[in-house]
Amino acid sequence: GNTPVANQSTNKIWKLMEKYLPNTKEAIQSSVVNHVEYTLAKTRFDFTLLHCYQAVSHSVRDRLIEAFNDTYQYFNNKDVKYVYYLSLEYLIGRCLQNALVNLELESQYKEAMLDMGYNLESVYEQEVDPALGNGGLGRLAACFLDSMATLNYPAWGYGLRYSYGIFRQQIKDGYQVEVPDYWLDRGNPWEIERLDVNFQIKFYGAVTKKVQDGKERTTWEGSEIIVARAYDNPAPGYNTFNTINLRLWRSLPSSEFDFKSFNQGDYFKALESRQRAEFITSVLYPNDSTYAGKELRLKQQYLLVSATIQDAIRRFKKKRKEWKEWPKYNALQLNDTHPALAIVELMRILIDIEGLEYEDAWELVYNSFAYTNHTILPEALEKWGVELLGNLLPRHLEIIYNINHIFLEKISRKYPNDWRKLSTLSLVEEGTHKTIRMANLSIVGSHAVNGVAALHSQLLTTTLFKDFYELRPTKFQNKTNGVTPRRWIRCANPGLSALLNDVVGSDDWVIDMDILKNFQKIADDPAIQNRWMQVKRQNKEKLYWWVKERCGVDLNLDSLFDIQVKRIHEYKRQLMNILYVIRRYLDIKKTPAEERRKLFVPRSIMFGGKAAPGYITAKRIIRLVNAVSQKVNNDQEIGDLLKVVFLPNYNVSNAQVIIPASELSQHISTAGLEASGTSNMKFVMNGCLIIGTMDGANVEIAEEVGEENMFIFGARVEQVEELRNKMRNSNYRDYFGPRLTEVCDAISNDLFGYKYDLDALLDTIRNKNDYYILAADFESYCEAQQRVDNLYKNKSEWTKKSILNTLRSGKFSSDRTIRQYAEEIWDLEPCEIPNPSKSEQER
Ligand code: F58
Repeated sequence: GNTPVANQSTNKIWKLMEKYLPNTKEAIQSSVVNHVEYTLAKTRFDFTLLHCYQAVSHSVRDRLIEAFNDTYQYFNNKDVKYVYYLSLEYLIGRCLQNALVNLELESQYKEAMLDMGYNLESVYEQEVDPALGNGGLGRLAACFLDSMATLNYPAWGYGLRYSYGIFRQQIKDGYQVEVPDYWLDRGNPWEIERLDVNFQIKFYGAVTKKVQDGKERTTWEGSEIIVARAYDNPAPGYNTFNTINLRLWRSLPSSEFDFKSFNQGDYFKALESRQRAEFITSVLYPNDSTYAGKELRLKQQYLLVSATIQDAIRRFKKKRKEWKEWPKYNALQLNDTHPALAIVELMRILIDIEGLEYEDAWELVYNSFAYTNHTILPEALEKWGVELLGNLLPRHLEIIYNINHIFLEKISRKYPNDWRKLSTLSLVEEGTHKTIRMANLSIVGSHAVNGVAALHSQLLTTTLFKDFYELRPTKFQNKTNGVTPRRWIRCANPGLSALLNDVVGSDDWVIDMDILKNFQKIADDPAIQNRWMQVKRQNKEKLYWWVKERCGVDLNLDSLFDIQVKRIHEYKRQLMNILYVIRRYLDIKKTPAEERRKLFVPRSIMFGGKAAPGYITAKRIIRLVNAVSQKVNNDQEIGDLLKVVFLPNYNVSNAQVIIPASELSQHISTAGLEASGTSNMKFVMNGCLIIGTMDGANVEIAEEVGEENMFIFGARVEQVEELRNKMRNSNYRDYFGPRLTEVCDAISNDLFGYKYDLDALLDTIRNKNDYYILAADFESYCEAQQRVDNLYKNKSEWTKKSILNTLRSGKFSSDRTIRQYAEEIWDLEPCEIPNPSKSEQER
């Protein structure tokens, strides 16, 4: 009779959740302490700085989750269009400081922690750097998430939760050694494991056709079934309450997995196959420019694609929309061709499962997909062997053949008997080893295709995708890359941030970099110049200690910090840089001691970057840098006039120390080969001068900051082919200038040791026709370096140019890039959720 009756209709649980956590010092302290006691279960006897980091992160995570849940609930209520950003890679970097900065809580947390005896900066250093990407492409995806959140776009990032990120690089005896990066070792306070968001993924099996009601119905029965589980990673916007989601999939065995083996009593065999399922998202492939063609990689790609499409469809169906409205509510962006199977997966579901007509399905796919290309290097273009693809995903191969058939029929009607056109446009590359060209699939299945800098986009339409361009010129666009000023200035360079706040009179530049242009007159102001130099000096000190600790080298703080950090690749020409270092070394040695300081500016030349584990030439370049470093740094005669350092394990968190400390940065790829580059933009924002070729986004940087504020050199893209032709079949002695010859002779005469490795390295420019035209550009590079020395002698002139670089870098904010994607490709409107701190709630 008197049992109380539960009544859910009061909605009390949800009313209670409407309150937000307060952000007073006391509230922050109590939330941190709560996590120390209840989440970590720690007492004073074994409490370390790591535990402190974990407790602080959990406290910040609570605040992120409030914003995150509210954001998607609001999007859902407003019934907005979403963009889905699909990428196999995200190099998000550390989260704690970025979250605090974007939530505008950094100073509150700093004070609250200081009051409890902890320095927030040293807490930051406890975090691992999530490194689920290789290089520029993965970091671009992370910058885009930050801008999409900041600009209030209804967006989702989708990717894979690898257990092992890019390897950690150690240098042993001057060689690169790869160490596995098991980054989840100490847990990950930033992710939200969604035990209830799981999708089945099928592989292998067979396709069957049945006639049903006079219509042919195709079904695909996979023979291996696994599960993809969602892990959500909130990405907060700056100066907005909007917080968007990076959803990463993890592979797990399905509950039906290997049911047969279990029933047949083969317990261990059954467990083994369960482990194989977990292995799929185990490790990121560490190649940044060559395509490997491994089945496991294809499984990774399909897992991302299939889980994401299922998730998007589930969300769409909840709204009871009609299929024809799909493109009105969904835009899908392919970060290169790695997730291109999404096109085929959506087609498959629409025709095989949802029962749409082929043409209707195609219309929906075509109007929702868009594709970004990041390279024209032929060795990076994905081509899957048809046996491999047809075995793993038989129905998808069939659909690809269908798409190709219909497409080629249109082509042959338009260009009868043009066999060359047919074979270059075809999705299928014929030959002894038949392959599917994923770029062609991506172009045909998308309504928009873009390159990542003006020059690159133009090269796409005139070379790699020329025939596609002539077919449909309006499909091709440019979206010049950008980087987020939140992480790359506001977090990484607090000194510069404070200075810019004073110059502008507010921190508005953090969300509107273009306003910096209005303050160019300060570049001549001696007081500002002084402060500018002080900021740079402090950043150099920070790097000084970093280098001392990790490399054991004592840098001269008055020397010019000259830096090249990026993946090691022949086209990026780290080799040309180090050959010039040797040139400089030899020149210093030849100069009488008393004249040296007059002729040479003291320089600290730093290299950093990972080589793909199988890329022998790249590894030899690292060996050469270390050999030169050994020799030069220990040469008593040279002293602090020249130091050479290899900075180990270049990654996002190290970049945040390295870039703000740099004065000169090198972006010296062979013209036409670097699609854009994005670190060039980060360096410019941080007041660093560029020595570079007219390649990728350097061209646009020159347009913005002025060529007179950079050191441009080398062959232009139009000259490269002719230079190569000249060298073809000629002896290197005919095209090496005397300065380069002397350098190579020094190496071959064993001045630096490691003769076997280094001779093999030199052969890439001596006996292989010097494809990257290093020899042809060497003289002009040396001249540009001379201009660097001359300018550095005039501190005020150098500083003035440094200031102008920063103030004119506004175009390279990823906010500009994302606005262009939203307006010109996605047709997406911003949707800002009401900020509780601005309305009723006191935060
Ligand atoms: C880079 N590509 C471009 N690929 O090289 C660079 O110029 C550009 O600025 C950047 O993309 C962003 O657009 C790149 O990083 C990869 O790392 C791929 C990883 C997967 C295998 C193929 C290369």
